[in-house]
Amino acid sequence: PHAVHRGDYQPPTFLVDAVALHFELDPAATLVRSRLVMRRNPLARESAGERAAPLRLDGESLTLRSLRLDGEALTADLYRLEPDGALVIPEVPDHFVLEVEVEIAPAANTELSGLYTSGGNYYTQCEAEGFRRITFFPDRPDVMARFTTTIVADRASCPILLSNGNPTEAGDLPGELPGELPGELAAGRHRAVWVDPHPKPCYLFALVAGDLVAVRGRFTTRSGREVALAIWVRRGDEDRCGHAMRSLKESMRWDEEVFGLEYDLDVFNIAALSDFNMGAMENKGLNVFNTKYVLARPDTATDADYQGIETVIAHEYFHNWTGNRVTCRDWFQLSLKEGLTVFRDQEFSADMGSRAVKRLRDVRGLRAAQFPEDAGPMAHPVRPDSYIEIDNFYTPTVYQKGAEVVRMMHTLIGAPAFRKGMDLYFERHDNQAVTIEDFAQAMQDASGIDLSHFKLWYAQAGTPEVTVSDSYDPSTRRYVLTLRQSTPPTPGQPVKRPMPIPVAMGLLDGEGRELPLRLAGENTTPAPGTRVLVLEEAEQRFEFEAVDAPPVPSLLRGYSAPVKLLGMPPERLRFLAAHDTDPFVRWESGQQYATGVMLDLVARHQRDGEAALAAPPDAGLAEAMAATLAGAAADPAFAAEALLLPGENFVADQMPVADPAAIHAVREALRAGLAARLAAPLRDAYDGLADDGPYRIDGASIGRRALRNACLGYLALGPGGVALARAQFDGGRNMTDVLAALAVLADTDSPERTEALAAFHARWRDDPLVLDKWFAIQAMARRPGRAAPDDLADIRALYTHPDFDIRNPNRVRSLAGSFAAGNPDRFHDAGGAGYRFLADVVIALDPLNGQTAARMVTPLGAWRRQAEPRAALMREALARILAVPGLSRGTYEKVSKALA
Ligand code: BAL
Ligand code: ZN
Repeated sequence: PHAVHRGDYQPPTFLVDAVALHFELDPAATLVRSRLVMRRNPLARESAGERAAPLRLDGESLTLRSLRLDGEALTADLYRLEPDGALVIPEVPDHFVLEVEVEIAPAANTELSGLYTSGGNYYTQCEAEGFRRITFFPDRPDVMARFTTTIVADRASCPILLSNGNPTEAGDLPGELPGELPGELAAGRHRAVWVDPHPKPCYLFALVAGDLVAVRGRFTTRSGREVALAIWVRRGDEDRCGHAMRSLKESMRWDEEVFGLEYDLDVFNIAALSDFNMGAMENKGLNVFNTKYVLARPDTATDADYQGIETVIAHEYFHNWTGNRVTCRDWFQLSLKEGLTVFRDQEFSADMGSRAVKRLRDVRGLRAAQFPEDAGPMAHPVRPDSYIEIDNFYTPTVYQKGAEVVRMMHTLIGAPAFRKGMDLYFERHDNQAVTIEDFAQAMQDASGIDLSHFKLWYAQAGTPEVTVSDSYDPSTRRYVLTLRQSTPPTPGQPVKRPMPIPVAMGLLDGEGRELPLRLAGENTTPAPGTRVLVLEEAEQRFEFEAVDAPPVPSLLRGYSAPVKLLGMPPERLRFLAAHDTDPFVRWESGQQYATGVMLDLVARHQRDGEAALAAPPDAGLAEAMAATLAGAAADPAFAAEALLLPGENFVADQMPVADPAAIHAVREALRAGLAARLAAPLRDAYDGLADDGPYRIDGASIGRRALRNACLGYLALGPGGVALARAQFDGGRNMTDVLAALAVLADTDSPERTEALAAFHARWRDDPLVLDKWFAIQAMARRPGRAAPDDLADIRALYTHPDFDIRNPNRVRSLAGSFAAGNPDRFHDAGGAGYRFLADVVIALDPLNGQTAARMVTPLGAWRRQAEPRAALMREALARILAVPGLSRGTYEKVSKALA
């Protein structure tokens, strides 16, 4: 497989002004007729004297039935099919109409890319390069065309026929539609026609057909346009769509209020299915969703599920402007739409609930997924320079770090200028396919702030490290803060340049009060509160005047830049955790302090073995936790977050060479120690939060449940803990509480564990989304005192369970994904059984669904962070995958880069 390079971009040779698609749906043999109105692109480069370039249309797994150019059938000598599936017609005029008929087999499509069937219904997924599996087309985002889609299908099995844009006509009698010949429609078939007035790239095409029911809503835009909303699901799921519909309406309103962006079609359809490679897809006017991000009822979905639905519904809706109206010139620009749209959905969710808790959760997510990527073999800039398989670049770097880069721009230029920049971006680029440069230019022009240096954030991979040192001179009342930055080397980028890093900061006095701030040379009255320093050089001194007391610096407030902050001594972290006015720094300092305690214990455990764990927990940590519990009533959601110790993977990432077994032992010992020390306040908090009212999905209720379940996590380790969890499980008040109790029981070796897992399975065996949770809980379970081979054998047995289905990505993720990411001690079993299991899953899945298989490879790529024998065993698992003949391009890319 060969790599595609960003620098090789050429404008398309041909443009498509309009495309009419006609589908005759059949699971084994669907006919797709297309009529493309095309012309040579005047901007395409053709060297002088050279013959006009041939027409090349992408195609994959298509059976060509017929081909007509300007009405004339093309004989076989006038075109050719390339080995990669593309169709080449050497001689075409400057303007022409091409009519193509192909046959495809949706029911045989296990890749879930292109047109496929799921549960007897038809769905499409075209981003990034799935449209070429539907028909021949210039499958690249900078070819934007107007689409008309006719769908013909069996009325009984496929009563619902959906595509992009607005519905225009429907009928079920032969010759009913204008221009249609009598007899064209076979008996029992019907059809619908959809017209999308907005030009779009083919990756935004969608078709959904089948036996679906709608939950309907209405939305009136601020200019008075009436929009018919519908969420299409399988019969029986109608009572699980209320939260998604509410979230959709809130998203539509928010985008009008915050960004002035209004919806632009008469209908907005969402279709949900359970076989889906991604979370959801923003196809114009017809979003297609993984059921995981649509369906929720209090007894089936957790609070996290509800929040995920709100976020993803918003994300896909927001793409209507950031992605669809203005799209990407090429796939290297993916973060143009994804980073920006994640930033928008984060801001939306922050406005809907607790901004502080949303922020720290997003940061935790960034560190859990993006930091390891930035430190591993697949490290790439937010705007990558090359790829073998673009599907591999739908990454935390492009999405989450991309959102952080947009957030830093927002911080640097300020909210009003950012809004002006967005307005300017749409004014300049509506209906265009553009680049990240174009976005940054709009922000620069709107704000008058030079962003040329800042754009390095798009080009350099790796997580910058910022080191702090400071000094205070009471005689001059001067405080000097020195910040240094460096970014580690990443594949292909051995040397990094300093980048502008916005550091939102404040200074606190010994009582935790904000000190007034004035930098030397400024002519202003010192003002207390947060200000933003910009660290642009490798090292910079910031000198503050008129500082009355030795201050404690509070840095990176709100996590103003995606960097690692080093050099904060433990006593300052404790102080900030207790006193800072910024909730992010309070949480962060507590987590950093706990991380230091854990790293220290890991080092002692490596030296002294189990004896290192016998001591009582660090007093500072215990006091901080006690203080958190004592003040929890003020903000239960925040307290729940602060009570959680940093995860095992996070701690491992702070070590030059990880030690998964020691980290697990240390974390569990610390949890048990804290549980014993804080048993009474934990139990008081748990009992005090008991909630007998109806289930509510507001921020306050979610926060109370989160805190109560955080307490349960500790209480379960003490006397009576199993019974407490069992009672909560049996109480069965809602899925959040049931699942929290089940997770606790799954980590025990008790009859209650067996009984609860069996009861859960019996109740939910026919409910795929809930059954996914059953698989995930067991995949992440780690029972104390149990031998690793026994735990691993149980997890492996789930793979042959009758309810396991390797063709369903959700199920694969719930077993293999949860295991590799959520059970570090067992995944990194020193005998290598965890690695072998993951490799077996990848090898079995790759021929069916290369995209999902490639995603599963990631945890094996981190072998450089492990000591022997683990590193060698991980490489062995990778090498075994690489040796499989006919590996998909995506899996090949992930594995070969991991071994390079
Ligand atoms: N565009 C792929 C799914 C998403 O990011 O919305
Ligand atoms: Zn997106």
